[in-house]
Amino acid sequence: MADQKQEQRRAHFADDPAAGPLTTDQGVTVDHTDDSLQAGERGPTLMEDFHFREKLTRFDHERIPERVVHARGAGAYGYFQPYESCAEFTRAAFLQDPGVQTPVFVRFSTVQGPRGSADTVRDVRGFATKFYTSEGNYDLVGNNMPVFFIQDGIKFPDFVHAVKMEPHNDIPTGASAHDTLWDFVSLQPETLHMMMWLMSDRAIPRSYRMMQGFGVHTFRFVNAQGKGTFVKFHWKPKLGVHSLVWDEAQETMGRDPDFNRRDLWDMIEAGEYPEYELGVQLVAEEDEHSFDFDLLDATKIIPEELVPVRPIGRMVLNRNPDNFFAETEQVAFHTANVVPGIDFTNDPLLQARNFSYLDTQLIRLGGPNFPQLPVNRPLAPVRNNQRDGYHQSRIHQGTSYSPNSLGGGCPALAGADESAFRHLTERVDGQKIRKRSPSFTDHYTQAALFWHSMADWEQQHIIDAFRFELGKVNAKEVRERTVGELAHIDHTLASKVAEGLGIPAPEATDTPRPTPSPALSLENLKGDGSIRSRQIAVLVRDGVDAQQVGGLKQALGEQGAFVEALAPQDGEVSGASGSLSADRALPTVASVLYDAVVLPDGGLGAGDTAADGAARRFVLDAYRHGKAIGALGSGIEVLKKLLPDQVRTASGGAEPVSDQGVVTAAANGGAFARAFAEATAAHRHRNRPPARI
Ligand code: HDD
Repeated sequence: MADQKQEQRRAHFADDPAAGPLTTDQGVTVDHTDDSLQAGERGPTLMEDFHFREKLTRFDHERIPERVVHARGAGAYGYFQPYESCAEFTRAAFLQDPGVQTPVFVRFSTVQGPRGSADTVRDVRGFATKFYTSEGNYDLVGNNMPVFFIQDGIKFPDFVHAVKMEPHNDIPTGASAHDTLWDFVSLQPETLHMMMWLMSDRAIPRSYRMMQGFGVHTFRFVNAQGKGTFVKFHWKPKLGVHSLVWDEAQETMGRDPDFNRRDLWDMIEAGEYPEYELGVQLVAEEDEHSFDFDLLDATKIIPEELVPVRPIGRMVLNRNPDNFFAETEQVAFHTANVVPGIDFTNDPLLQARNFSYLDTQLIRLGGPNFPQLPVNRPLAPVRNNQRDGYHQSRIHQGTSYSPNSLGGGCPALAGADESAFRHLTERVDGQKIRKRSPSFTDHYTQAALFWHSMADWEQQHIIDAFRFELGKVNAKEVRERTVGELAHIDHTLASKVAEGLGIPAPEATDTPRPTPSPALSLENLKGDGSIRSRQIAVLVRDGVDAQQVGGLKQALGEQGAFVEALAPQDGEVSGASGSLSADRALPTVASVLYDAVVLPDGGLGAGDTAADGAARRFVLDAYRHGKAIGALGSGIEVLKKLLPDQVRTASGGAEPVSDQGVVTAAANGGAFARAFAEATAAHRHRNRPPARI
């Protein structure tokens, strides 16, 4: 089944441009497209030139409105496969048979910035999956954080207006560090739990391949007997959860604003397919009220220590789209796209979403027929009486009403023995009322849970992020009000943020101190511990030990890393022991685009050319950003000069010395490659002494 979506897509491919000459939209052959039809060589352009008018008109209409949120994204196709049957909990067909692969399309996104904004901004990342199941499309429209800013969707326009660019000057692009967002946050404490996540390193993922995804809401599984079970969805990346550091993220915005998008594309092209495990937290209906928070409140998690995440399947993304606009831009997700066996809860945020997505797509995609677009088209047959509208591309035949006799009563309704979507029968009883449930009012306990579950360095990054963001807020009262709110989470947090802002520490308040949840810390989410797909730079020049570089490339490449020789310019590099080809010219790249760097024997850094200077900056940046650094032979001397206080011990022999991710050895051998791979797999070394720059 995994290939069926590809076959369906292929039927929509445009005519082969190599199969014949250029034509108009009407299929008329064109032999001249560089000059418009004019009355005389210098004369006016003639209205009669239909090719010219068509070409310009089509160009003038190429753009559609970008998404009101999540405008910038990147997508990929792949498949999902369950580990075992989930029939006990859900009748969803795609979760029954471990032998069945269901095609998927996933779109990752940032939230605040417009389509052209940078990838590595501090922001939530969207993680939306469309499963083309045999029973129709199921969309799991999630984020890389398990909670949300608000509890009721009626506040969504307020929140989005606050976080988006300010209305008078359209600033800032792709950033939350501005007055209106923090004004809103300081007045709306339900945002605080999510703000803790947003200020953490979760908001600057190293890669879409290295972040979790969450359905956020509590949904419902429904089994064949009609029994419901509450469910929260989790995506766990096989490579572990890894983040950038803030300084690195900011520099990357300039060096490669497409950093995450490019990474996804390149790795799929290279056959390094992103993989995620789908897990579920299941809660029996009878246990709905057994937590000290409300399952319907999207600002709360169910700590994994209370309800473990049960793995139920895996998803592999193995194909890039052929056309960004047709597929990634026109894909339309909707929380209400559910299949038999998956249902909603009364979470008021979810209920609002179930209205909003279809509504926004009607304007964004120009009418009601967008489900016919190839990327949105289900694999399951579509038979109904919906008709006409803009961009209708199906030719319906026969009657279009129900009941009918003239059309043979078709399409008929599903019989009791057939799999149809049937809403869970649930008793609903209550006063018509506009009021937040009292069970939604604790906004601090889980914010504190997150804070107390962080490692020291994670807490420091959160403090730094609050200082950065609030430091960009002009309104003094907004800064103070926010710090006042933080004091309800943790007094140390609030005091340290206050100190950075130069304002008095708030009064100590009675703050909650929940038992930490280790599952929340990046320290415990390192994945398979491999260096698969890590980008490693080796700084080379004429005279380098080419054999050593070749050996390194092989040893690290065998473990799945991508090793690139960076030289002062492209072309051949003549080494002490043979020659090698530069993979990239140093001026075209930067340290922030790599996970680790090696100074080989005879490599760059020792001399006083511009390239040596650039190489030294490269290594210093890698050091500041906590990345693995390797040095071999004369490379060690370069490193010692650069970081005299930090290279505390260096190896003079073949046995490598590894200290805080700085790995040295006289020569490359298996032991160096192993130690360096280990330092690279650790991703970032957070507790290094600062470099003197
Ligand atoms: Fe939303 C897009 C995720 C709350 C209204 N949302 C959108 C996308 C993702 C999410 C991943 C991008 C889909 C894509 O790639 O095309 N949204 C979430 C999550 C939420 C959430 C995880 C909270 C749990 N959203 C939310 C609320 C509302 C919306 C409360 C409105 C009441 N979201 C939208 C939207 C968007 C959207 C305006 C913009 C483009 C689109 O839908 O197709 O309708």
